[in-house]
Amino acid sequence: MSSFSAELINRLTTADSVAVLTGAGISAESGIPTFRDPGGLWEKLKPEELANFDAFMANPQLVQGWYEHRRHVVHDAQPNAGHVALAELERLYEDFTLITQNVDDLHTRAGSRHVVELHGNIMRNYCVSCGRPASEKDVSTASDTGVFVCPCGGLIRPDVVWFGEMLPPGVVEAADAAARRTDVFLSIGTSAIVYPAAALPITARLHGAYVAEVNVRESAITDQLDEVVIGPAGEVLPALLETVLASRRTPRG
Ligand code: BV8
Repeated sequence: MSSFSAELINRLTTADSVAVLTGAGISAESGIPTFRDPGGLWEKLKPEELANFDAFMANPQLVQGWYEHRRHVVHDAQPNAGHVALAELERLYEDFTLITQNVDDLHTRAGSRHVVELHGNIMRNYCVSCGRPASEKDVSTASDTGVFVCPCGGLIRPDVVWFGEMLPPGVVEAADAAARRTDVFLSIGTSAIVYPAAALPITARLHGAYVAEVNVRESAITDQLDEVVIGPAGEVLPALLETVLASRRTPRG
């Protein structure tokens, strides 16, 4: 059983604002492979081959097919107890921001309401030529060349942020503002390798937040944080939520 400190519980009990960053690890227990774990998405195919615009233009059928496969995996997946615990934790605070690097929609499906999607969402697609959002039909009927194209003839791409691409306007600012004002910052299920996402827990700490990490192993930034709780998010987060709820019910002498 993973253990978290009394300090973390006290901080979460008395906090006015809480911010959370999630990565692929929180969706692992929903059966969605992570990127850099053994057997992860990047083990078989390199990100530079897939998650960048040049790779897409060089081989749209490969990249579209990879995302189509991932959409099916996400569609068939269910939010796990970690997603649900975060959705319930959100209800305890006036100011709660859930910042996710994930492009699945499991946080929203679990009931989280204030979700900042740093890297977009795989369930949305658009035309690289005219920018029109692509319909379900557009991404299911390939042209005779085997690629999904818009009625205007342009290639259809997933609405996600690829390496070397800017994050959506306003998203980094919203995430950064939450990190700067929060009392407690939880970094959950991320290797903390990809920027600017990985800078957020550090920003929070620099601005006085108590920063704790939930992961099955240490990440690239563990030694810069206040606390690391080693354990699967699907077990740690429900236990954390229960302990905070109990603590909030306890009269403070
Ligand atoms: C940007 C979306 C400004 C699509 C992804 C050179 C040129 C250009 C940019 C750069 C450059 N060098 C560096 C950069 C910046 C670059 C970057 O950070 N690169 C890294 C690799 C060094 N960033 C960018 O390019 C960003 N844009 O900077 O724009 C700019 C523009 C031009 C020029 C300069 C600057 C865009 C980054 C977004 C890339 N898109 N994906 C898609 O998903 O297909 S990245 C991909 O990695 C996912 O989004 C993913 O979310 C993200 C981070 O990975 P994690 O979520 O952490 O997943 P990972 O598998 O790594 O780790 C899982 C963790 O979970 C592990 O720690 C594991 O232990 C843990 N775990 C497992 N099971 C559990 C668990 N934890 C808890 N419970 C469990 N059960």
